Amino acid sequence: MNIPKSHPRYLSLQTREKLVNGFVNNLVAKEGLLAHGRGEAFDYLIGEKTTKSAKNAIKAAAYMLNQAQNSVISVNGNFAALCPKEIIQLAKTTNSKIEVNLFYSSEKRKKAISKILKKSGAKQVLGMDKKQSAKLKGIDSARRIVDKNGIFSADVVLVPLEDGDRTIALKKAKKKVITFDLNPLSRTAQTADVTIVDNVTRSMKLLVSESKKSGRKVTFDNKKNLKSSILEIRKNLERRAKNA
Ligand code: PTJ
Repeated sequence: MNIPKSHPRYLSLQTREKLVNGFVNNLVAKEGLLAHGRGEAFDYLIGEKTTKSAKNAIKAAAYMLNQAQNSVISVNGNFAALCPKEIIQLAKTTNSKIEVNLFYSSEKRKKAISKILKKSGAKQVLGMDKKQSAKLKGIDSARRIVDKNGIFSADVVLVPLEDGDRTIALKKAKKKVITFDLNPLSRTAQTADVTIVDNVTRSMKLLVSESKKSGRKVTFDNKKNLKSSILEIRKNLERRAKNA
């Protein structure tokens, strides 16, 4: 790559490579590559940087995770390929469990994801033992199969790069939901309690650092914050149009 490391495009190209390697190594579903393409387009719209509204959401997410009794980080293929180390760090700092939960589920992918998480330092990965499984109501996809000791009994669940159905089902099951979604208008983004409109590759690092701080109570309104995200996109586009 002939782009300086400090340039946002460098991170973006590096991320693309991680996804492609993740696909080759059975972590990422082919549909995960399409999801990433959608993410890249939205990342361009937000200016490929962590916005003020995303920073607000990160503070609220750290507070929520630190206050939880039984928090779970749900891991899919894209998340495992992009930030395995940060998943483990966040689990440690917030005392959260880690569970593999896939939309395009297969034993082969689940094993590959669990393996990379363990290689990155995870002591326990839930979602692998069929004897421990339970069903979440209101979901048709494989994502309904969850771990009894994990997502099923959690009070706070972090769901990255989601499809909307599970977030709605988790909310119906009275759980607090935190998500990363570059699209502020997606059903997941609109349904979650805390939506971090940012690229997981940038904001997971920030969430880990934020969760290490003792953290005063955060007042946070997700709908209001999402409106700010949309306004930030508009301002970024207007600025670019002026300079075009
Ligand atoms: O690994 P699996 O089988 O569980 O499948 C995972 C995917 C991602 C394929 C599945 O959950 C899916 O199809 O998701 P969607 O419905 O495409 O939603 C993905 C959302 O994440 C979209 O709104 C994208 O804009 C957003 N997104 C993509 N890449 C990133 C992202 N958000 C934050 N950071 C990213 N790097």
